[in-house]
Amino acid sequence: MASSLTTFTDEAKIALDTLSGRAAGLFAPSLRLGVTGLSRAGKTVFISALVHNLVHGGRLPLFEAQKSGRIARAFLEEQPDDAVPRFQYEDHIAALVVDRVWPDSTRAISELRLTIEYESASGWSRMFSAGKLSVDVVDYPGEWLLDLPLLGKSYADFSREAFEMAVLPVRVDLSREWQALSASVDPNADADEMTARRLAESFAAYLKACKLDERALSTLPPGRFLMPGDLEGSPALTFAPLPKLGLGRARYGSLQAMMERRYEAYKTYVVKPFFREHITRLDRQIVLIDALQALNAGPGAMADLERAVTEILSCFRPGRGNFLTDLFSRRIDRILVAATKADHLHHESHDWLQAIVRRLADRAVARANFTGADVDVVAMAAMRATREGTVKQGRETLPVIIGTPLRGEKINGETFDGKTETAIFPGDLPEKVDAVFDGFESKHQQNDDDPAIRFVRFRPPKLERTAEGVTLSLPHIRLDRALQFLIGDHLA
Ligand SMILES: Nc1nc2c(ncn2[C@@H]2O[C@H](COP(=O)(O)OP(=O)(O)OP(=O)(O)O)[C@@H](O)[C@H]2O)c(=O)[nH]1
Ligand SMILES: [Mg+2]
Repeated sequence: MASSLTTFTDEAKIALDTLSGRAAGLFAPSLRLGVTGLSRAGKTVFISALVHNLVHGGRLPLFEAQKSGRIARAFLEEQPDDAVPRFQYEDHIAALVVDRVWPDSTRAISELRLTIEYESASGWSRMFSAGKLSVDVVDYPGEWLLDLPLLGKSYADFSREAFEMAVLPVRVDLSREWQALSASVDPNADADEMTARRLAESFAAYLKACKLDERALSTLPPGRFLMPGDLEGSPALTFAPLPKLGLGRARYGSLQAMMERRYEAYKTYVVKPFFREHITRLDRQIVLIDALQALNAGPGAMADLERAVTEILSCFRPGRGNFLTDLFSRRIDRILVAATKADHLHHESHDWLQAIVRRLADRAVARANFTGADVDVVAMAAMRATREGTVKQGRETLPVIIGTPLRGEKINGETFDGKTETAIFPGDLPEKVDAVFDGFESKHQQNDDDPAIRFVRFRPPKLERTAEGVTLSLPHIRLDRALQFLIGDHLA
């Protein structure tokens, strides 16, 4: 009886899916896992490591189904959506394991289906069938997610907010050129393609400058200006905010009217379809953040990251005030906010990093007034590129991390060659989590010689091989904890 009930709900879910245009995978229960994060947050590495560890039986003690030996096998299958590019798992693994280089940056959505055959933990379910769960992993740029709030904003709102943000201390110097150009145009003048293009390019250049490493800013709609996907150069991307717009309607044929129409086209043809086709079908979501990079860039970047996480969470908030509530065919019930690259810190500091992410997520949950899904946090490294050690300095013994910095990385004037292993002391971290968030309004750190954390990029690790030449599983930090939260309950 219990079993037929579960089957029934699964079928009901699938019926909904089919309605929304999805016919494949009719009878295998599936779970759609969204993986997002701003560019370079670690999405590609996370998905590659997750799949590799499951397919090759990696060390995952905190992932209960694996630990108790209930997973019979995990393998890749054909994905359900023919129109979405496949996540190039094999290429990424080859880059990581064979060449020891990080995979190339990805700029669009992609998908991969991983199927897990398992034995249920409860004898009752076991009697009826062996379990099979298909996990559809969907990788998409977080920048696109930050477009959701645009759906509720008019062109005038969007313009006003863009100019408000542009004068914040962390952004003002980067936005100067674009602001000057904007000030020189008259919104009421006749529409002109070249003016529109110059403004759009200048605006995009400012947004891109905000994303550079040393600034590490996060909240930057419209997302396609940073990640155009296949839309580069199209009119829906050739617009920009205009300053000092009045309340009245734009004159027909004016620059303002043109910009407004294109902004609306962006919402209609870019933002809405993306949400309808991809986001509304997710069951679980992991949001990867590069907290270390933001910490390194100073409180302004932390505040910005917090704002981004707040907006991202608002996208998944069910209920009033969310334009997509009616569209949701499934409801996201678990969201994990994960700080990746924890292997840049000694393990003694992992809890510290997790506390920072906890703090950030709690504030975002409160600010987004978020309910309806469990939100958890983790400090992890999908692929651990370092080992740990200690170094004696005078009387002190310092905890260090040891790895091979990427070629061209610098510390204290030394430039690395990409081959030499080096021990690095990550720096004294502020003991109190509060200290990281304090002084939000203060100017960003100008002092590049003394960043808060000494932070270099390492090459992917050299992997041990057995006598037969088989590569042992990919090392990680707490990837198993992330897995347990994201899919563990579906394998119970
Ligand atoms: N040490 C370490 N570095 C990592 C880890 N994950 C990601 N990185 C670093 O972060 C960079 C970005 O990782 P990706 O997985 O490509 O990030 P992404 O989010 O897919 O980036 P885009 O596709 O450009 O949006 C990598 O090139 C690595 O330098 C990790 O677990 N440990
Ligand atoms: Mg990627």
